[in-house]
Amino acid sequence: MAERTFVMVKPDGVGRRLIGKIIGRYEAKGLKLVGLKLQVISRDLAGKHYAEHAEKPFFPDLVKFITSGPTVQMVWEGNNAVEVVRAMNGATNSLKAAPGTIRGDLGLSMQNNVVHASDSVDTAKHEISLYFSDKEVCPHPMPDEHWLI
Ligand code: FUP
Repeated sequence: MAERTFVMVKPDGVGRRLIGKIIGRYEAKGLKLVGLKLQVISRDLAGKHYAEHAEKPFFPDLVKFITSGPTVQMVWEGNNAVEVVRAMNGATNSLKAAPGTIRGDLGLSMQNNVVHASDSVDTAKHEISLYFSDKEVCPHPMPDEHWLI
């Protein structure tokens, strides 16, 4: 089933010039980019994004890190996009993430793990709405979509 997921390249991924490599992986997997931004997010937005972790001991460091530099926000569309992107990203801790995953290949630590992606369809809807207005998401047909069945 075609669905949408929210992905963010974190400050370490942007700072280490990995944006293109990461986008290339999702494209090669047959996912479609339908939303894209680069910005330094506010502490307020970071707090909303990571609201589920607000009481965790690592929360202050997490907010400091995610607001420390530019991040790239993306909406990707495709068959089972939420599950496929989570599998491609790998385990949260880069040191435990399997080789072949983005974090396993490119991530450096628990915090510097290069990418974020939504963990469910409902979370994806919420996260997309935090970063994108309806007009900023641009569905478009691709000529190769007959391969995606
Ligand atoms: P994920 O869904 O894989 O992005 O991971 P979580 O939502 O569990 O965690 C969000 C971010 O918090 C992680 F990317 C890194 C950070 N984190 C820590 O720094 N320490 C922890 O123990 C857990 C998460």
